[in-house]
Amino acid sequence: MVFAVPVDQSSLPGGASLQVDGGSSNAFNGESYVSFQLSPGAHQVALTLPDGYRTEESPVAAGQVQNPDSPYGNPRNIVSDDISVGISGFTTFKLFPLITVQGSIRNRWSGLPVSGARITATALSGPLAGLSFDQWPYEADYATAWETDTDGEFPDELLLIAGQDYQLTMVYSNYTTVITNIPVAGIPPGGTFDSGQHWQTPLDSNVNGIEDAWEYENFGSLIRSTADVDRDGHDNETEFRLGTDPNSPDSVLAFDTLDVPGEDGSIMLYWPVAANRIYEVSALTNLVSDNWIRVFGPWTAPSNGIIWWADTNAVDKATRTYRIGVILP
Ligand SMILES: [Ca+2]
Ligand SMILES: [Ca+2]
Ligand SMILES: [Ca+2]
Repeated sequence: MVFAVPVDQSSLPGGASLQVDGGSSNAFNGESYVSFQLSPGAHQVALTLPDGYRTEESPVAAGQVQNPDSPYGNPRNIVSDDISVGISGFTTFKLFPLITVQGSIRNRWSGLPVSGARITATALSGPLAGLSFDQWPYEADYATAWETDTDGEFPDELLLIAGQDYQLTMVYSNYTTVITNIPVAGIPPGGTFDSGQHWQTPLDSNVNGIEDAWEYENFGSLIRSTADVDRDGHDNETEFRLGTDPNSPDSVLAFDTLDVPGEDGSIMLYWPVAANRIYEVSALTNLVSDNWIRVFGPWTAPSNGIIWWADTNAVDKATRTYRIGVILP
């Protein structure tokens, strides 16, 4: 006899069946068990799971679902004794009906992804109410805690037991904690919920408009926002906003070079960029009478470096003026 029991005590949906020794499948027919006759000796049972379900993982060793000799294996080797001496050949599969939760976290001030933020989900209703989950597999010693990746995205295996709403708590040192409820009770196993973009505000204990973590990273202490330590013409707060190095006069947001390749050529602009910052270039032809018009962007830099952009519409090159800027949230 084989049991397959959803962890939330919900009834087993259609699509669950069990195969014994590679033979025909035995459907559960909505029950949590299926029974069959076994000859004494070794056998193998294989559970076909309904969509969105996973079987329990071992709490101490990874990959045991793939190991048929493990009590967590699927398929799983079992031994049946002579039934004249008692009932034998029992095994149980604990099932998890799961949904996937997506989302991402960004810095409220800079718009940059927040990577390494810890995510915890607490069930708000149903038999799991009050229980918190912060890794997959839930109870496993070897599991990695849920954290945002370098793009600020939730991890792939942010899996929650279907059937109830949850509260998400997002924690990152030197940032305010974000708490939000996600209405996912109606999403069936196998479904996905995108919780969207969350914003974490940096801590600013000295109220100087610069996040403390940036001050400690660059100066080892909290600093004055109006100081221009590297004397590049941009104060510390401006360097923080633009993603430049406040200790390097070579790191400053400005056009590096302007190139006019030929008589009819376009104007090529070069400037340094910092990863994940959003840039725009504006231009005008007459400084007195024209308004600035965005001619490039918004464009997100994939990495640190120098980029170039060619203005192919520079009608009056001689008096064309450009301005580079970073777009903040
Ligand atoms: Ca500060
Ligand atoms: Ca500076
Ligand atoms: Ca600088």
